[in-house]
Amino acid sequence: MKAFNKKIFIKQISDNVKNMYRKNLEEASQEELFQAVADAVKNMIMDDWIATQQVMEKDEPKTVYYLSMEFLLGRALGNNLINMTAYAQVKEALEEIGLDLNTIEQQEPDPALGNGGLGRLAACFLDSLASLGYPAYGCGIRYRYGMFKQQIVEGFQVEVPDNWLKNGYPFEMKRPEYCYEVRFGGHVRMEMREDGNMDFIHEDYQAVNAVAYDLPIVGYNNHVVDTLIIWDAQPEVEFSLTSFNEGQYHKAVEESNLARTLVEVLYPNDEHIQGKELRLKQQYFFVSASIQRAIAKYKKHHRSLKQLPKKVVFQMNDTHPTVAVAELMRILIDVEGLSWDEAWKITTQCVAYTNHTIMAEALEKWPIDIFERILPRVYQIVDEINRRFVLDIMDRYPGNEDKIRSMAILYDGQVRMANLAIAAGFSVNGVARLHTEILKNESLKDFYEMFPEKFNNKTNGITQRRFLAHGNPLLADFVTKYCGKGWETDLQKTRKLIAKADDPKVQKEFMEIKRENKKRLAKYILEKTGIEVNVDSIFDVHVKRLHEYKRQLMNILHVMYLYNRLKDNPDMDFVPRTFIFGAKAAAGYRNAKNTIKLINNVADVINHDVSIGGKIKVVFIEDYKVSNAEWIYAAADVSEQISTASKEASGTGNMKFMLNGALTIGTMDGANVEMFEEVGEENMFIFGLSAQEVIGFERNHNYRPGDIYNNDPDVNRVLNQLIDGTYSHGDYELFRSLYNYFLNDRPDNPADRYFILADFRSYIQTQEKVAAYYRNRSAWAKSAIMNVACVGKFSSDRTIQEYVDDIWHLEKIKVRTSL
Ligand code: DL6
Repeated sequence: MKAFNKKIFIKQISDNVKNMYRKNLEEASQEELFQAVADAVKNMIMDDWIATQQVMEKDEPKTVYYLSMEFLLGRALGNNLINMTAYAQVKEALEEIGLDLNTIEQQEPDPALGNGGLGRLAACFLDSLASLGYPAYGCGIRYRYGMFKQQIVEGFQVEVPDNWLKNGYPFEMKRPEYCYEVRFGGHVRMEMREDGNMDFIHEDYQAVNAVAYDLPIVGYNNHVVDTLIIWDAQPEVEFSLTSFNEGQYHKAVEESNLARTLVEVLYPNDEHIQGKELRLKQQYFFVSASIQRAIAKYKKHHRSLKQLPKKVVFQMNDTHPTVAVAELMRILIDVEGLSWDEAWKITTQCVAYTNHTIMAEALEKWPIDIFERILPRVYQIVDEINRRFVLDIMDRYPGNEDKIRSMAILYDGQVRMANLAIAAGFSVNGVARLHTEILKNESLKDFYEMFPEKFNNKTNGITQRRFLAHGNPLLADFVTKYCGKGWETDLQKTRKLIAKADDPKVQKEFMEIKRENKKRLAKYILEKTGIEVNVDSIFDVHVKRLHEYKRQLMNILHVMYLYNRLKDNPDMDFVPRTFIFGAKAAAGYRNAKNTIKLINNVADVINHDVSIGGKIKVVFIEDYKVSNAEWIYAAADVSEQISTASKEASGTGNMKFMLNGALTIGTMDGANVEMFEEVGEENMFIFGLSAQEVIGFERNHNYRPGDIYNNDPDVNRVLNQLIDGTYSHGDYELFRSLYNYFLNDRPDNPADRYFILADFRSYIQTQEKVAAYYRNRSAWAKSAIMNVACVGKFSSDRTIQEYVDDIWHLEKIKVRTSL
């Protein structure tokens, strides 16, 4: 970035307002001012963006293409300014003309091109790649409608379309020069060439054009600006009624419809993927375009494809983009004329796979008939990969049908995308140590036995630039004061706080910052929900996607239990608590949506009960998303990370809370295990079954939640309150399906399959410890500071460096200042 020139910047804003809206500054709305400011900021980024692309063009460094169906970016304006180290200057310049940067930032739509953890991780990774100076492209889809906006109407979730592009998105740039044809349907004709090899001719297909939109990913204070490419779909032929014969006209209409629907909307499901045709088309669409772009870029410098693995690596973010394996093969064979063996050698050195879940229902599988109909040529290639792979399995395990059953790519009428990725990928990684161990020893055991060298762990991380520098400026200043500058790019620097954690003055300072952040959130809660909360109560926060394994239901049952206790004994010694929830549920996920309704109904009863003197408050924050998450993390005292052990691959919210000095109550699951190692048992509250115990119950089918219901009066009482009308205005049926979840045992869906009742007593006891500990202000402050001090490992900079060292093997680029 050129040195910031306040005068020029201010002039540009007023010029922008004039040229874009035919208004002067005083007349412009806040939204128009946002557009004008964002455009001026994009202008500040531009020189570095050009310079970065020039270095990549000239030096041609090896580049990672991070293929992901989801990038949950969150707002860009503030984050870009933080990374340009221009936030304070821009804020001051805006103040000079009577504008408030904070208010302007609030106008930006959250580009919510993702569901949750996986998409947000992809966004953190891009931030770290650019900040560490590595050459990278994110490749995704420009969904017209991102993750739905959530409204709570009478306690129920209502999904509202998120038209994030309505007013135009100032940080994107259309790149019509990057436009690639992607084909669907049709059939494949084989023709013998003169040399005896076959040509595969794809005919009668429908085609759309993938057109690139680039978004800048600004590195922290290093002039590197990487690019996120999001692909839009456009019809290949703009049709006119007169110039086409009937057949062409219909084809043109169909292709135009296909282009429109392809990128219309993000599927709002995570962890449970339905085999919808359109989703497969979306996957192939962005994967094909991204690979075509990578190869076109490579071919500008090379005649032979043999060096491709030295220049390009494709990281496949979960099973969603794993059709990349076959698409790269197709391009190498059909377009570039390589033999199968040459193509396979290159492909298997270029593709790597990250697994983000052990939930079987999230590992994508496609019915073969759908796959073959939509992608006939790609299917032929998958079929051939499978044929050869099954021969390898038989070679290694003669006569062992079980191995084929578990590892074949085509099996039981389905294409198993994870199996394709593992068979072809040179690296397979999990996202936290425990998760990787479960993959190796349980869910992908056979693959691990066959290819131990492919498996590795990359524990997730988060960017401190968004979740501390931007989200919690007060704590950021505190960290700078005691640890010096530099934590923005080296989070281990917060370790200096260890020496300060006992100092009463530092503790007081920390607690004052936390209280300010709680006030900021309390104001937001009041504005959004009308609920007044006590900033001196414990802010106990559970925000993440709603899923049964994440056990929001256990949390709200505990709230019901506490309320029972207070009602029974109004004078009991009680540390006031505000239970804060935020979660979106997939639209068709019944138990998840009922849990949202339950939380809201419990909130309604408890918040209106004057007899408990406001000692418990329950808040459901509508439309939890990246922008309000930043404030929520900053204000939390307690972080709820209570998934059933073995089910949460890693979690990343857990790390964001830790960074903001919240104490975790959690199970030994995902990355909680590694957080525990870093911060120590005195600074974290652990409870519940271990992963091995859960897996043991699942294997032996010997978990009996009904016995707990019958023998534990507290459990019995809260479960009965689900069906006695206490929280449903006398409606006994409203929450019956949640009640049944605990007690209806079916072979395909065992009772309480996420072990809530097994862990409930230990959760209650541990929550009691939390309350008691909170009374000791000094001990609490010390633990909170220790969480910030020990969070270094969980920077996504560390994670990315590990990907670079072990998988991608990239070199840093240097971009000189344009001054
Ligand atoms: O790796 C990022 C994130 C993990 O932290 C979560 O534990 C995991 O649940 C999540 N997985 C998904 C899977 N989505 N699909 N499909 O979001 O990944």
